[in-house]
Amino acid sequence: MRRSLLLLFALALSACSASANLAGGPDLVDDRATPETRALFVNLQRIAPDHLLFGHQDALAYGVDWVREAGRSDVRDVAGDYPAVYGWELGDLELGADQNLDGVDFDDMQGWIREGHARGGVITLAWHMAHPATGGNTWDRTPGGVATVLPGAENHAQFLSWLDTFARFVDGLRDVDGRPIPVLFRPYHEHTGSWFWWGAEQTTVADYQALWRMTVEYLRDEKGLHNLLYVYSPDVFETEAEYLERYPGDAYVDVLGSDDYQALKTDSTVSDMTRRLGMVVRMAEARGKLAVLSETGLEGVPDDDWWTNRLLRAIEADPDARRVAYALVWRNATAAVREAQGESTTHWFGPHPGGADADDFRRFAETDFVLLEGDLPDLYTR
Ligand code: BMA
Repeated sequence: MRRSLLLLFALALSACSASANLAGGPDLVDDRATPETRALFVNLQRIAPDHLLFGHQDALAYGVDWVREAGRSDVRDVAGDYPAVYGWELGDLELGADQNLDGVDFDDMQGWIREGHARGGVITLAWHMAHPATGGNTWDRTPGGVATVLPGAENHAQFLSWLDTFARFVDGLRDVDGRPIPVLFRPYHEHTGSWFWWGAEQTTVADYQALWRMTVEYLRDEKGLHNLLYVYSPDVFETEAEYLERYPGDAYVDVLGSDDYQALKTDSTVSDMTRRLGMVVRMAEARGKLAVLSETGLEGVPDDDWWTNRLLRAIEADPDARRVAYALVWRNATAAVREAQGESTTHWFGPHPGGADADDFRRFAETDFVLLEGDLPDLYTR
């Protein structure tokens, strides 16, 4: 009797999830994704054919000439509106630090995430985490680090405690009604390159996939986070096979991304991005997933018409490529930060007031195709 009751219960549960899909619900990594998370995915899919959301890393924390000024963003200073997508960076969270590796306070970051979400924006998180075996930073190329965090290996428990810090941070991201804020989580990115400890020369294909799956299963099944969409984002690639070589599987990825800092360096290579984005869109759509340009930019934006003549041209040139949902450019490191970190003095990728590219950014932002935050429909209800 008890067994049959259990079976009935199990059947009812599976009928629920099956009917969610029959009703047109997206097939996400997480069957229990919150309604707002599902809505975000579906609405981005709906918008992607006709529009491009514009995103900026660290947009509210600092700009080329300022740090931590309430309400400020370089994008807003130039174009009168906030970016539609906010990228944030968690590096050093795993070490228990109060600030990330770029000096952004984690409590401030949570506040800015809540603000951006409350205005209707989209949140995405990346994580340049420390090397788990050496104690070095994310750029420590010592091979084999990934193998040490897999189940049964020496750094597994420590690594799960790092994922616990992530779970606590994400659990703290709530809207005014206490509902979890949906987040596009983009771990272990640019793994086809070899500059991070999870990179191609440091990590076998099987270990990379195991790391990814372990992360998803731990956050979703053990930590109970149901507000995440998982974004896979290799560095530049030439073929679909190359892009998919380390892909952890359709059951573990919601969004297919592309990080591309190469193609938009010169006029003559813009078509490389068009070609790659076309492939990403086709691979994503064939799997019922979303495609994004997860990171791009040209340091210092040295070309006055970079926004329209490189970025927009690359995306609009092809009917497949133009169906990417968003493009996010990297951070506008402020002068003080650039100095403290010994970064190049032009370590910015977005527009900024007074920049020679500012007029062109306004032209870019004013097209019907490009959406800033104020142009967004409600992305969180269906
Ligand atoms: C890199 C650079 C670094 C920064 C890191 C994480 O691309 O911008 O200065 O520390 O991203 O944000």
